[in-house]
Amino acid sequence: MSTRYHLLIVLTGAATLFVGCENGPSEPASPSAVENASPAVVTQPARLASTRQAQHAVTMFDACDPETFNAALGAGTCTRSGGVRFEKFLEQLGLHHSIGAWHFAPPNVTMRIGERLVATNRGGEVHTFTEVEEFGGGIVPDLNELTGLPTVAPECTRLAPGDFLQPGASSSEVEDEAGVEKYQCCIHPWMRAEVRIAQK
Ligand SMILES: [Cu+2]
Repeated sequence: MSTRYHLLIVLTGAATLFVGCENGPSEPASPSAVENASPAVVTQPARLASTRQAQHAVTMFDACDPETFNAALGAGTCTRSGGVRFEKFLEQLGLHHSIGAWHFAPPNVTMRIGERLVATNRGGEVHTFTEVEEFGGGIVPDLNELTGLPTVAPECTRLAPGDFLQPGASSSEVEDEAGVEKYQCCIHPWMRAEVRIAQK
């Protein structure tokens, strides 16, 4: 048995005891609770294997200025510090149909079937990382207009609550089909990434 594997058993045991403690001092972890943890220990090597799976990261950035964004759109809209003032944001968007500080990086990813794509929001606003058949407008008509994208991507009209990624949140999926997949933010539809997935 490797040291690493042994360490996992110790950690899993500790976690079980911790859960037991959360139930209150009147319910100490019973021997049966520890026994029940055994199957989880057996599956640990499989989980270890999955963490070795190749991952490709896309990071979502913005540069919202909390003072002006929160004043215009509501408290809590922007949680970073400093950045582009809201009126400047709208002006730039109207001029250029996009604003570079709001972007997915990298915009192009090449990966293989079975590998994992992880998108993480490192901005100060909520974003989505939504797979679309064709890039299009999002769910905010004013931003669609300024971006020159009047046709809303249908996928953006079918978002679930979990699709809205708060600052710091990630979404992740294992790509299981070869080809090119398009991802966009359904709030800021100029935020885009193209992912090329090759056969294994
Ligand atoms: Cu966005």
